Amino acid sequence: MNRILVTGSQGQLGSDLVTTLRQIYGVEQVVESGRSPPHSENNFYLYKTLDVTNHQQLQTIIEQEQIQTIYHLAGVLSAKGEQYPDRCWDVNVNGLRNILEAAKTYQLKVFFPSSIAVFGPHTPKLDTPQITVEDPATIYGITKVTGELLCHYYAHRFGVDVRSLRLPGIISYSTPPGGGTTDFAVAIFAAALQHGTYTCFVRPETRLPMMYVPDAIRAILDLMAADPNSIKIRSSYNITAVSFSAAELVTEIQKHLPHFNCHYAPDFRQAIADSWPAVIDDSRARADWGWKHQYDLSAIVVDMLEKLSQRIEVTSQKPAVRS
Ligand code: AKB
Repeated sequence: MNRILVTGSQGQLGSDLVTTLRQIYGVEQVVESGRSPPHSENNFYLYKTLDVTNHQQLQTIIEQEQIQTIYHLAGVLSAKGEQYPDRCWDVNVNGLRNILEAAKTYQLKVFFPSSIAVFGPHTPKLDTPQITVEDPATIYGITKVTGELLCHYYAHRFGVDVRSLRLPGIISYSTPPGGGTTDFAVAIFAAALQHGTYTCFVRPETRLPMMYVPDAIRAILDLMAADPNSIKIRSSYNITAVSFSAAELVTEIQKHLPHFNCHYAPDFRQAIADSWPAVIDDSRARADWGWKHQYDLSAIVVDMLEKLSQRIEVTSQKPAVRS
């Protein structure tokens, strides 16, 4: 019996991960947690209020719920981090440290999401290697570099089975994006369907690594299921699916919504995007534990428009989705 705790379970990745974990392991085996009260009353008995910076609260849940694995998704993303740097450091670094300490004490297996934000202006922008310059320009990136070092340290010093991915921008439909720089590539879909127009906060030529949420969930589960001997990197694996620019995304959406138009009004997030790589080399993940993405840009757009159309009310004035 594998009892699982998901921190930050109501976030962009967490909501889909919890659904999949419950399908695999059973509803009773997965305990959701977050700082806020649960979104749905139905989940109440499997939802725990947890501030990951509170070591005691975390320990109590692990003991009471007999947790064996933690998917530690609680975190403050890049754009929010620039607005609340102290909170970003506290949650992302001290929260992770609490998780790793608990993992050491209770012999837990841990997943930690790192990010392309560990890279910075001096990192090669194209085919960014696994091992390269890491000079992040954001507090979020600094917390992720620190987090990776902590993971490596706890794995090698204390034998903690912690596994991690440097996630690119995640495109998803279940939950709205929550304070990241790659949020434009998510928000654009709902805006296209509901309003036929979107104001994008990065320039059209801004190209970033991205991944559709089903690929991201599969990557996390495959990594966690892999033979420990095949996990050669305990800091964090480069991982990616596709890279596209904001303009290329717009063009792809216009193939289905021809009247959709996008305006560009770059803000402070442009500088963050500019400091990140455009294309990542994830050959180590592919070689070590068999990573392979399934969704390219056109498949992402088709599925996103279909899934979101089912979720949001598309008014009669707005252009219809072509099949
Ligand atoms: C963000 O934009 O902050 C995140 C990330 C790439 O880590 N989506």
